Amino acid sequence: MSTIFKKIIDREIPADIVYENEQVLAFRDINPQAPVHILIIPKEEIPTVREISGEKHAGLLAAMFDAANEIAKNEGISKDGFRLVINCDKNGGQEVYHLHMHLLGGRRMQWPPG
Ligand code: DGP
Repeated sequence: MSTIFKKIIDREIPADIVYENEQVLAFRDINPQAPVHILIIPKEEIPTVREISGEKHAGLLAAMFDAANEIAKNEGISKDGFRLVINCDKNGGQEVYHLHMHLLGGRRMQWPPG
């Protein structure tokens, strides 16, 4: 089932898009938890990490990590470091069931994450 992120991909609702290529879209989180908080999503509708297989999605996963590195450089957070998070299902705290990687930076992160 489609989510609000599909509407962002299709430009049906606005988002602050910072990166796009054939496979991946990235935009600023509506509820930022750090000075830089960007969501990196595949254009393909994959609900959760559980639907990912290395064999089938190697290229897509590489594209998501390439996007993270490029955006981190563009946002000026690459040198000091950043955090990448993928929440999965209820216990992981997932709210939107379209796979997404959170790119968080611009401040020192805490651990454990809570
Ligand atoms: P998660 O809990 O991992 O499923 O994170 C979902 C994130 O998506 C959450 O940090 C808020 C963000 N979000 C939800 N709806 C929208 C939206 O319409 N626009 C944008 N830019 N972000 C959204």
